[in-house]
Amino acid sequence: MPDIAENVEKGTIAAVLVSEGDKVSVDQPLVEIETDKASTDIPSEFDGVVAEIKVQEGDEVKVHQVILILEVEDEDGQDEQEKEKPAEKGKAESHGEEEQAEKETDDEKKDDKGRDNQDQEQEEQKSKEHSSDKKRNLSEVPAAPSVRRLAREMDVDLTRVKGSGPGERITAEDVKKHADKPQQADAKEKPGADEKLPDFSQWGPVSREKIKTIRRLTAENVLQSWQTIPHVTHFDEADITNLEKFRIQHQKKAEKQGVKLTVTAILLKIAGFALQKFPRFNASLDDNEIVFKHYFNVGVAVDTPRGLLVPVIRDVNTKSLIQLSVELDELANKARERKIAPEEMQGGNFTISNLGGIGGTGFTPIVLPPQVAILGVSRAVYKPVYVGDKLKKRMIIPLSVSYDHRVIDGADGARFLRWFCDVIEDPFAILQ
Ligand code: CAO
Repeated sequence: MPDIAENVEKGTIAAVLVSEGDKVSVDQPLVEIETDKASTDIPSEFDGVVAEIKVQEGDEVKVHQVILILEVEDEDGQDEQEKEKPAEKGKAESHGEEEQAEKETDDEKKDDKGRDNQDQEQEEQKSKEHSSDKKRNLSEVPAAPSVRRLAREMDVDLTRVKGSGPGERITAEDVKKHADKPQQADAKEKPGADEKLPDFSQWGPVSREKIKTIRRLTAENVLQSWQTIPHVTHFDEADITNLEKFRIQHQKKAEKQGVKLTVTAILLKIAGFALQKFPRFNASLDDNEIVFKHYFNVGVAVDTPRGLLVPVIRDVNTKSLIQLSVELDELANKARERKIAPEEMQGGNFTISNLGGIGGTGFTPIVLPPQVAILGVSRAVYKPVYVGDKLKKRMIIPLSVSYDHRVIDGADGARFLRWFCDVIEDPFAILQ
């Protein structure tokens, strides 16, 4: 299992694409791996014959673990004995690294200095760019390559370690200390970790299905969110009759540009304005500080056969309705077709979850940390509504907003959603 990306350390075999005895050529996909919210093919690095497959669908594999053994021919056309590919190369490299890691004690910094300095500069640059955002990605954590290796070996998540070195740089000692701590929080995060189930078969037939990576990650994330964020969900509804007329009128124009103008795209556009007007909904909480972001990236929950994925549309405030429709369509398709990259699902400040295409009169979405708010959209339907003294047929869309009550007060929640509804009812309200 090669290194796929900086912060990906393991994955699940989603499909084995070859059989023992198969001839394979360079770049031919061998297995499909589901990793941190994305799936990717692992291609062969050589022409050869599959000698042995060491994994099966559903297995969890770690980076550098052997996936399969490939018999390849060397440059003279002679069979090399069971060369292990692609994972064995990784393994050999990893052994080299281990030896080096051992050598790298006192003089490690000298050995690694060029690379390390470069690394440090890049990391410092990154940490300057995100100076107010301490909940970093693994790649943004200041630590030397040898410390990263040690953390990988000891199964320590560097994003949770506080560095004691200059500029909060994480040392090998910090990693060791963290590894010694009882990992209560981690144990708690595992859904159902300490629940013992009864034997259901005593009451009737049962079957089991392995939970795929994405569903497991979603389960872990929503559990963590539910346990750590004090959620409040606020409901409101908007008269979307006029906006729906506008949408249908402009549908033809959009179709000419090869795209469907959807309710979600319109809500994305409104969210761009709403997040500027209500900066706390675009923020994150960092201990005693609120991190306000001055860019406006919005995630959209997409229902896929593999589970919930949330691609992020960047800088929604700068894009036209048509651009937003195109991007939403592209990203939702990529998510459904397993082609979405992890980075296309990162960096969101706020999320829209539209279940209206399916149905429902209201729901309480769960905030995606480190975000602090999420908009839930239910099904717009025609209802009899009093307009002045007259009962009229109007299309009403139910909306909800769940928010982190540590950052957002009830009145803020009510104001935010009411403003959103006002703009749906009369886009002129944006100017107010
Ligand atoms: N009310 C009424 N109808 C709605 C609607 C709403 N709120 N939202 C969408 N629709 C309609 C659309 O108009 C469309 O109708 P037509 O086929 O007649 O044109 C149909 O439902 C399907 O919409 P769509 O899916 O093509 O387009 P969309 O932009 O509205 O939605 C997306 C895109 C990605 C949000 C959606 O496909 C999806 O995956 N939704 C599920 C999200 C989810 O799982 N959320 C739960 C996450 S946990 O919080």
